[in-house]
Amino acid sequence: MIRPIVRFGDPVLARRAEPVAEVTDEIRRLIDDMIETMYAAPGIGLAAPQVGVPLRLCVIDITGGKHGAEVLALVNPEFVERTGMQLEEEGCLSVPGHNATVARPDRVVVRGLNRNGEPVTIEGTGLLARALQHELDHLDGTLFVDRLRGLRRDLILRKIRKQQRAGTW
Ligand code: K1U
Ligand code: ZN
Repeated sequence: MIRPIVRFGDPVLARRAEPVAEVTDEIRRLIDDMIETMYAAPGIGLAAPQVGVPLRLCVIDITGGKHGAEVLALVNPEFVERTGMQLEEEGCLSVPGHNATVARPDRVVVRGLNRNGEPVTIEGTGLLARALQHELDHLDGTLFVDRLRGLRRDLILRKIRKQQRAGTW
């Protein structure tokens, strides 16, 4: 089932999500809905708070659903390592129509549980590292705009407020 994606301004996007106590069939159904929602958007990642569920869970497929690609589902993910630096543009399905260049580490190692509740460790560089950091940020109530400073941040926030006032957000 495709779920609605909440937008900047919804309080669920600004709070720290709660750990998943156990990977149950209900959690696996949520994961399946999130994968369907991510591909439909389309996007390369999605965190549970973006569908209004304040749990520490995300899905990622940096191919955007290319044939044979494996989608990552991570429950209670946490960073083990973060090294290097990359400067690339990114967007967010909860901040549609607004992109910005964000500095982030270029290589990360993340550990968590998979959809079967088994421990997994994922190493990512480049776009995968960026997607992992973007999704883990969502679990801590942080959006890419929170990582911007000065004029670039003000400009995006001003445009969103204008869209909110016009009822187009
Ligand atoms: O969490 C999200 O809001 C999803 C977001 C993830 C992300 C984007 C860019 C860099 C890191 C993480 C998106 O998927 S935005 C859409 C997007 O990037 C995309 C959509 C279709 C094809 C390719 C990329
Ligand atoms: Zn996002």
